[in-house]
Parts: sequence; C-alpha cells; structure tokens
Amino acid sequence: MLNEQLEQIKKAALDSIAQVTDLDGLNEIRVRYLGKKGELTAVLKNLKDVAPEDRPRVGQLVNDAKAIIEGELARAKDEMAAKARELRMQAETIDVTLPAKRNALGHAHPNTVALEEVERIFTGMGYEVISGPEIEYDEYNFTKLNIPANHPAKDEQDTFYINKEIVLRTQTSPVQARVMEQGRLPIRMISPGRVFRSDEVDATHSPSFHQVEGLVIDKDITFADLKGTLAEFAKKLFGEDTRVKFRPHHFPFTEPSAEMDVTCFKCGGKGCRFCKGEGWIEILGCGMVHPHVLEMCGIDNEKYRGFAFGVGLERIALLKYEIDDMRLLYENDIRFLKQF
Ligand code: 2U9
Repeated sequence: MLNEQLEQIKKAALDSIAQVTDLDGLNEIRVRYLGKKGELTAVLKNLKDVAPEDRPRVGQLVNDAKAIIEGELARAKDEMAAKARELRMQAETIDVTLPAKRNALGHAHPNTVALEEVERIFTGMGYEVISGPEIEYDEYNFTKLNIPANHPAKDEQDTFYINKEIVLRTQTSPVQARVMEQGRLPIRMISPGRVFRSDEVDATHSPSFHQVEGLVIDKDITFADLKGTLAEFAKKLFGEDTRVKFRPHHFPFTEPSAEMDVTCFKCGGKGCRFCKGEGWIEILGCGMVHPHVLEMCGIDNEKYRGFAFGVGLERIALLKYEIDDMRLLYENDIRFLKQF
C-alpha cells in the first residue's frame, strides 16, 4: 500500500519535473514533494503507523525516492542552465567576418597642411621658424619697415588700429624687425602667422589671413641668393619641373623688389583655364632688404645685406588644392574639409 503510494508520488514528481521549463517551477516541485510539508515528508511522518519491523525498509524506500527526485531536480536544473547558456551564446554571437567599424579620424586643415609644407621646405634649408605678437606697435609694423606716415597702407581703411600707436599687424614683418634688433647674425628665418587688413570679405580677400615671410641677413648676400632660394622653394612646393620668373615691383621695405611667378603646374606653362591662359601664376613678393630698414633695425648696412620675401598662405592652399573661394577655408564646413 505504502509502496504504491510512494511509487505514485515519485512518478508524479518525475512527470512534473519533465514538464517544467523554468527554475521557479523546479523550486515549486521541490517544495511540493521534498519540503517540510511536502508529500514525501508526509510519508516519513506517517512512518509511526507502519509496523516496526517494516519501518527500516519503508524508510529506505522513502529515502530512495527522495534521492531519485533530488537527482532529477538537479539534472533538470543543469539542463536549464545549459540551455540558457546556449541561448545567450547564440544571442551574443559575433560575426568576426564583418568589416570593423572605422573610427572617424580628423585631419589637419588645408591651411595647416600648406603651412607645414612651407615650414618643412625652409627648415630643410636651415631656416628657423619664429613667431611674434599679432598686436603690434605702429613703429614695428610700419616705421621700421620704411613705410612712412603718409603711406596709403597706414590708412584706417586698410589697417585696424587699437589706438594711435598700436595696430593689428598687417604683415609678419615686425617679427623680423624684432629679430634683427636682437643683433644675432647671420639670420635665416621664416615668420608664419595671422595678419589683419581692413578688407571686405570676397573670394580672394579676408580681414584676417595668414602669411609666411622670410628673411636672410648675412655678409655678401645678393639677389642671386634670393633667386636660387626661391626657385628651389617653388620646385619643392609645386614640383621639380617648375620654373620661376621675377617681375620688377615696388615695396617700401625692399630695394630692388620683385614679384615671383611660377610656371602653371596644371599646364606646365602652355596656358590653360587654371592660369587664365597666362602659363604663369603669381606666387610671392620679394626683394633685397632696404638699407634704411637694416639701419633702423640696428644692422650695419655697410657689412650686411639681406633678402626678404612674403607669401600669402591661403593663396598657396587655394592653388595647391584647387579651391576657388577663400571663404571655404574659414567656414569649417565639414563636407568641404573632409576632401583634403
Ligand atoms: C623686413 C624686411 C623686409 C617682407 C616681404 C613681401 C615682399 C610681399 C606680400 C605677399 C602677399 C604680403 O601676403 S601678402 O599680401 N608680401 O610681397 N614681403 S618682401 O619683407 C621684409 C620683411 C621684414 C625686416
């Protein structure tokens, strides 16, 4: 009788275990059959009604049933854990053959790229890169550069005045004037930097742009040194086939002065749309440092001579990257910048 009851309980428990699908369900089964008030425990409690000689056998049967149910519970639990793990592994599968996500990397602005290239060329020829203040004394921006009080460049239409004596520098030449005054000779330097002119914004003008000026001071410097140096610069910047020509010009701070053209790097000098049929592109201004400038900056103009030049950095960037509007360089439109 008890035997049968035990078999039934065991069967019912094992059936339930076979059907249950989660850990809560398993727990309920454990409580229901093996708990303090569970069905199997109840049988044990009734052992007192069993004849004393049968008790060990019945007790053994109950314990066997208990062990079997416990074993099944443990097995079912392990099975559920394995299944859950399997599902998780499937959900978390990584397709290692998928292309990697690219990190969006920024890069230097075309102006910066152009500046670094110019700096690389001149430092390669032994020049120092020296910077100076953007807010300057009128004295250094104009007077020491031989630009007289009545010169049109000094007009308020062209120059931003902070007060009567202080301006936003219109060129980086005052940096060179300061270096000359320090009196350490010879000098081989370039001074890149931001300059300011009271210009309306259009495709080729901006009230703030960048220049690179250069200065060499030594004994026995001649116009031939200027030509050789700047011809080399042009080749390095635009390609080895580039030729240069110099046209006479006037600057207050150099004498003689010239503008330098390079052969169009698109057509090689034949004439094309890019150079407007000219074959030549104007690239920089240059000249031998005016003896009066040397003197005002404390250099003995009997013993020393020098040459100087100035290029607009934006002009180089526009030409090299074939950009047709200077404003694009300042607007920081990511769609434009991405192209370089
Ligand atoms: C000192 C003496 C002489 C610097 C020079 C130029 C010619 C020149 C322009 C190019 C285009 C300015 O950016 S731009 O608008 N510059 O043509 N600059 S010689 O001469 C100096 C500089 C410093 C003490």
